[in-house]
Parts: sequence; C-alpha cells; structure tokens
Amino acid sequence: MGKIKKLLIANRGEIALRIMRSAREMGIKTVAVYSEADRNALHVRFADEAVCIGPPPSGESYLKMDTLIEVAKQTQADAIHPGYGFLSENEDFASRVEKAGLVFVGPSAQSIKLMGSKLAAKEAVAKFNVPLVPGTSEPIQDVTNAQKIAKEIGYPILIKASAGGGGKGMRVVESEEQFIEQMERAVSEATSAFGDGSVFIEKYVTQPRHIEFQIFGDKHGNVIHLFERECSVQRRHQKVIEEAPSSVLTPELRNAMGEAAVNVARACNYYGAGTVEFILDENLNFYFLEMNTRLQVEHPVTEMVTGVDLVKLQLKIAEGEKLPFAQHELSLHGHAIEARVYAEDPANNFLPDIGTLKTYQRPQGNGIRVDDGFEQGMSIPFYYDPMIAKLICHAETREMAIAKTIRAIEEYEITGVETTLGFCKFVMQHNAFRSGNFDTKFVEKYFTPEVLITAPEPEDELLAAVLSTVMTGTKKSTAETGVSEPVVSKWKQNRLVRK
Ligand code: MV4
Repeated sequence: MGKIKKLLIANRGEIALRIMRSAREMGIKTVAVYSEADRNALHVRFADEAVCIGPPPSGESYLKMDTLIEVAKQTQADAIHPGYGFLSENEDFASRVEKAGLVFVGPSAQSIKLMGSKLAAKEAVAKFNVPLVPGTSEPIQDVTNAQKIAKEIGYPILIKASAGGGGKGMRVVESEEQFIEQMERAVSEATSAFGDGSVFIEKYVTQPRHIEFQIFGDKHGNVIHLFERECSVQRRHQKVIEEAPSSVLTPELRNAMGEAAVNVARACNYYGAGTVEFILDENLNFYFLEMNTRLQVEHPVTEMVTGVDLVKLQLKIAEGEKLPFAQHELSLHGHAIEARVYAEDPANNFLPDIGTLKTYQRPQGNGIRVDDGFEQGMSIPFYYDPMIAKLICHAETREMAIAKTIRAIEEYEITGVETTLGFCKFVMQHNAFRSGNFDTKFVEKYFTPEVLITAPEPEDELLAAVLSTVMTGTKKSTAETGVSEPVVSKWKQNRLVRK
C-alpha cells in the first residue's frame, strides 16, 4: 500500500471536483477523465492532467472499466476513486482495479458484492443481532407458501428484489387477493431489470422515516460511525433535503442505531466509507434496510457537523492507515441541511430542464457551502444526472440552519433553466418540516405544483406603489416622492412567483 501519489477520479461534475480538492490538500496529484460532452467542465480544468475517454453516453465513457484502468496506468496514477454513481458500487470494477495493481478507493469487492445482494446482506447482519423488518430470509420459491407467510406477517406487505435497492424493484401488496398477481409481476420485473428473479417479502412500514448512518472502517478491523443523516424528504426515491442530526433521535436511540450500523459494517468486514440505511417507524423502532458501499451525495452534512473531511479519510484508509480517532472522540456540532439543486421543473412534474446557465450566482456567507461543477455560461449536459449543485448550510441550531437555507436560496441566482430551488424553499417553510414531524411521504402529502404560485407578499409596498404608478400612468418624479428608483431586491429571489 503506502502513500497515494497520483489519483485518477473516475467520475465527473461536483463530486470529481470535491474529491480533487481533498487530494490536492494532501499533496496527491489528480487525473481527470472526461467524455466529449465534458470538454469544458470544471473538473477537467481543476485536475493536474485530464484524459478524454470517449463519446458523451456514459456507457461509452465513464462506465468503460478497461479504458479507465488503462488511463490510470498510462498516467502512472496509483489509485482510482470512483465517486458515487457510475462504477462506484461495481464489484467487478473494484476487483479489476486491484488486479491491475492499483488501489481502489472504496471497500473490498467482496463487501460490495455481499451488500449488493439484499438477501445476503440481511442474512449476514442477522448474525450480529441487527434489527430487521419481519419477513422472509430466503428467495421465494413457492408462491402459495409465501402467501401463507404474508398472511402471518399481516398486510400490507412489500415484495423486494434481492438484486434491487434504492427503491428499485419494490412492490406493495395491500391484500391477500393481490398477492399472486403482484408476486408474478415482481419476479418478471426483477428478472428483466437485474437478470435475477430472486424476491423476498417484508412487512410494509407505511410511513417510515429514512435515517442513515455514516460508517467508516479501516483495513485493520476498526469501525466507527459518524452519526446519522435524516433523508426522509425525498421524491420517488430521489432525495431532496438531507440534514444532520435527525431531530427525532434521542442520544440513547442514536447510540443504539450507531452500534447497529457498526455491526452491519463488521458483518461484511467493511473498510472505507459506507452508509447504513434504516427505517424508523412511528414508535421509533428501527430496522436495517440496506448498506450503500460508496461515498454518498449527501456526505457534506456529516462533514459539517463532525468536522471530518470524509474524502481525506477515504484516501487515508485506502493508503492503509488506521482510523485516526475512536468513537468517543467524535461529537456533533450544530446542525447542517443540504438542499439539492436540480435543473428540473417542479411545476412540470420535475421534468429535466437542461440548458445553459444564463446567470449563475452562488449564495455566500458564514456557514454556507456550495458543491457544484458549473459556472455562469456553462450548459448542463443532457447525458447525465441534472443536478446543478448541493447547497449545504450549517448553523448552531436546526431553526438557524433552516433560516440560513432560506436566505441562501433567496440569494442564489440561476436563470436559463428551471430549478428545484423554489421547491426546496417550500420544504423549508412548511410547518411539517419545521416541526420535525414528517416522514418519507412528505412530498406526496404536501406538494402540488400550485403551492409554487404564491401571491406577492403584503410587505412589498414599494413594489405595489410602483405597480400602481405603472398601471395608472401617474409616475411622480424622485424629487416629488423622495424615493429613489426601486430596485427589486436580490433577497427576494426564488419566491416562487412564476414568470
Ligand atoms: C421499505 C419501506 C417500508 N417497509 N421496506 C426504499 C428504498 C429502499 N432502500 C427500501 N425502501 C423502503 N423499504 C419496508 N419493509 C419503505 C421504503 C421506502 C423508502 C425508504 C427510505 C427512503 C425513502 C423511501 C421512500 C419510499 C419507500
């Protein structure tokens, strides 16, 4: 092992930049790879070296394992960081990287494989007394027998594909009459989507909160957790808002879940960064769902409340270093909220609205972090995820973090594409969110496109006065009114008034 001298980042956009920043601070040289659509991207400019790896579609560029490994060798990189998405949870890639004599900045191929199979993961963690949702622990072979089990568990139940995850390949069954039909559909869907028709059933927890724990293991068998992230505000399994800490966890529950998360990692001899996903029911019972064997999009909220640079920690672990702290040395500081800014139109069913960032001005100030990969004038490529940026705000308390997030959203200036900024502001202003009393059904329950069309605020008197003069055509001079030309305040942006 030993020190990494040069790192190839097998990714693009904000996460490629994020990784390069930490690498550079550690004195590690960086190699960017890019597709033809990303020629002018910031990650290309930021890197010490950059190599074009193919045409825009990711299947012909960012997903080309052999090309990536070859470029690493050519540039004499000694390690590859996969980021998130793309090849980050591909066991085959992890093992090929290592076989080529390079360091994979991530867990072992075996850990990725074990956690990739939801049934194998459940079986492994059950031995460590990690709480699981009541259900079956083997792939369903006999549908009539499964129907009997479903009745014992009690409806509604959920059918899940073992090779699924992140909400893919799930089916709710409300009653016994639907069971056989839904089971047949689930198996055929899983077969065509994953090439593996194994499914299992679980009791359906109808309105859970989604709470995930950040864990880290080193290559010497030590494992710690860096507390939780609350990710309940999501839309069709795409997270919208993430925060740390969760407002529902007591210190006791946090310890119990943290210990369970560490046990999940131990169950697969884990090293590197990982995320253990739990659901929490209305009685605060928690259940393990799955483990993501990568750095997550929402990792910055954990960085803000723990003060730990997770990418640097990943690199040190990859170099073979021991974890530099023990569990009792970690503590939480303040509250952090991340809002995901997508080039999507909330008024139009969140349809991607890719285009050119005509204006792009980031919010600034104390406690504000923007992780992005764009500058004003750049276009958002059509080929990839339409996320523009992550806005992360940190303050002493949850209330203050919410206020800062609203201020930052109002200060953020993006034109040329529709964005989810106004939608994020709607969440921040909603009583259910502010009270902390919400679950994974938040968006379904409270959001309709109509909420984005709000009336002008009554305190906008100056604006009203201007409107009235415009309407009546009786514009008085500045000298007469003593009021100078009004400028619409920059701080009133993203108020959700449609153009
Ligand atoms: C569940 C569940 C309720 N009961 N399992 C969705 C993502 C994948 N990790 C598993 N998921 C769920 N599994 C049982 N037995 C509800 C979800 C779920 C969910 C979980 C986390 C975050 C958002 C979610 C949205 C809908 C459903």
